Amino acid sequence: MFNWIKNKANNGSSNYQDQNVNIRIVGPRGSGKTGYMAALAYWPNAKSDSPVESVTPIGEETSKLIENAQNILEQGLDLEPTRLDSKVEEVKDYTITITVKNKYQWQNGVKINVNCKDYSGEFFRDLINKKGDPLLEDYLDDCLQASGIMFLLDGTSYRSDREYAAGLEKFLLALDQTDLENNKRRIALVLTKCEQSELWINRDSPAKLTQLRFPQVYQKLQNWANLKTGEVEYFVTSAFGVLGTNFPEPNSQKIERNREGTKSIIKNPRRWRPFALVAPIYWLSTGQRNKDLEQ
Ligand SMILES: Nc1nc2c(ncn2[C@@H]2O[C@H](COP(=O)(O)OP(=O)(O)OP(=O)(O)O)[C@@H](O)[C@H]2O)c(=O)[nH]1
Ligand SMILES: [Mg+2]
Repeated sequence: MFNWIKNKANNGSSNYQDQNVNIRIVGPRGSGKTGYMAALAYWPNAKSDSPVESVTPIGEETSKLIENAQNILEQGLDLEPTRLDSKVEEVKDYTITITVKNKYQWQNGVKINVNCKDYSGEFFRDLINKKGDPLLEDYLDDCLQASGIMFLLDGTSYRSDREYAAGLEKFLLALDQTDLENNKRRIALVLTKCEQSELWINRDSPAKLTQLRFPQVYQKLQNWANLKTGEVEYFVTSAFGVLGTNFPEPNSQKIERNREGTKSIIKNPRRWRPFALVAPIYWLSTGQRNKDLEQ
């Protein structure tokens, strides 16, 4: 049985500033969307000094996601691709409450109520290849309801930069057709699988890393941000994390790598500790970066 409520060490922040955020996770096939969501909901082996106080999964769908994480990732097996639901209403809507500790006595902690849909990568592929498809339009309409978009890219899939930029351009065009009431839309570009050394060494500069690896994607996002209808920030994460502290090594084992990225399993599931998963959500909901969540 798993713990429904994982209360981590409480540093005494009893007052919380409440935030609600409605997110869509979008990105190419295999970019790590489901892995991200499952690792976040499960929140294994949290550090006692983590700035995240608790991660509380809510509802049956979220509990199934955790069960999946336990049954698959924790056994050292590979996740199944998410299939494209034939009705957008059927896409699972995960609910999680995250509390982040206050850094200073005089501050409140932050409690974030997250609603999040993990789309199939097929949606992104259709975005590139199809036009005027009713299902695609339904998915886009659903995306427009969200104030926060997490655009996930496998950090090792840089050879597909041009293709991703083409899909992203279409996506941004669709977003621009509607305004959110009293609210700016935020897009978090998140590079995943960053426990791998080639990415890990640059984890302190996510925007620079994105610009280097995905110059066309970066340019599209910057152009969109310059229009001032929304905001963009860049993040690095790993659903799997690293092993050790002084000379960390990736807690992942590659099973396949091609231009679309890397398929892996967790090397040591008992020491599974994801990296920086809450940082993009914190920014999407508060509009402020929290550097402590990026360590
Ligand atoms: N190395 C590494 N591999 C990861 C990580 N997260 C996911 N993966 C692997 O990447 C592959 C794809 O992961 P998924 O999370 O299923 O990708 P997805 O974006 O949900 O894919 P679709 O549902 O097909 O769109 C699998 O082999 C995962 O085990 C990570 O943080 N590090
Ligand atoms: Mg998936």
